[in-house]
Amino acid sequence: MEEIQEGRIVYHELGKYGVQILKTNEIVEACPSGNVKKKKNILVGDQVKIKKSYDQYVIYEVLERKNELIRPPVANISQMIIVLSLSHPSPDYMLLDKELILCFAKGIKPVIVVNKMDYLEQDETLSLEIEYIYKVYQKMNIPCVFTSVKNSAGIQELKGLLSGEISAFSGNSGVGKSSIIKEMISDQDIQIGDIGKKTGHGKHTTKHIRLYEINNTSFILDTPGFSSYELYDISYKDLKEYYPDFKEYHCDFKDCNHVTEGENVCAIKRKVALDEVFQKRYERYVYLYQKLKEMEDKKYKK
Ligand SMILES: Nc1nc2c(ncn2[C@@H]2O[C@H](COP(=O)(O)OP(=O)(O)OP(=O)(O)O)[C@@H](O)[C@H]2O)c(=O)[nH]1
Ligand SMILES: [Mg+2]
Ligand SMILES: [Zn+2]
Repeated sequence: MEEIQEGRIVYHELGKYGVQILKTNEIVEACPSGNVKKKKNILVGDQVKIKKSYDQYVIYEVLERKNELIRPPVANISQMIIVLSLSHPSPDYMLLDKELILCFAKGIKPVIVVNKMDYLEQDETLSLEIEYIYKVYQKMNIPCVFTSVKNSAGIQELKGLLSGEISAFSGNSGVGKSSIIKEMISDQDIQIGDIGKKTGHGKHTTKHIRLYEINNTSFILDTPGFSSYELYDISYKDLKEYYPDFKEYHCDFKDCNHVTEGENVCAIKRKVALDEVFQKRYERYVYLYQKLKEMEDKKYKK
């Protein structure tokens, strides 16, 4: 009888899966059994059962997932570390809003990291971005950590938030996800990229998702950055549910999506008219609402 062992998928490269065996912490390479291959794709973060067959490890069962994401394609995460950089590249608030929607829809705790805080020394006007993040996002009680890999600021604070969690790092290419992770687990062979001089964008340095262990109870996932990102799985009718800041202003109408023009101006829209900060976030909401609605309308026509 071959011994059955439980493990967690830590990477997937060239058809092979790295499985960290829970009992021994050893990482072995394994292939899925034909049966598993047929049933579902395996994601980094999956908990699996493996056994040795001849000199090969075989994944013959994928345990039930707590959650799964398509972008980044990972399973069983409890926390999403959404990384922005203060500059080079500039904060992408549309991407941030989309990721927050995903977190609230999937029951994943969000943490916002604003990296490259050292740029503030060169350009004081960047403090406006920080103010904006305070006013919109920290006000929603989302933990916001301000970091700089250059002078190690905020890294310990972030490490504290990772304890006991499986955290996926996400955000645009070049914001410094891998740099932050390398700062926390210095012995690993993590690739750090350049920023294009002309574009200020990252160069998609991290090609594969990889799960690292910080200690017995804390894990982090480095993921490739992206330049575009679409919402999926979410109906435009539900979109407002994933905006905790909207719920503070009790809307006057039942089933209101806070987008109608004309006479039915609801509490949310009244707030928009008064508050410049809130307005930008609302405009991004309307944009996403319309995009999701268009997509859904198209589906029905088919
Ligand atoms: N000035 C400054 N530069 C930083 C900081 N953190 C990272 N960088 C630089 O930003 C560039 C991109 O860093 P990466 O860690 O590769 O970024 P990433 O988010 O992992 O990018 P992808 O893997 O492409 O998604 C590198 O040149 C880093 O040296 C920081 O705090 N301050
Ligand atoms: Mg990277
Ligand atoms: Zn409304």
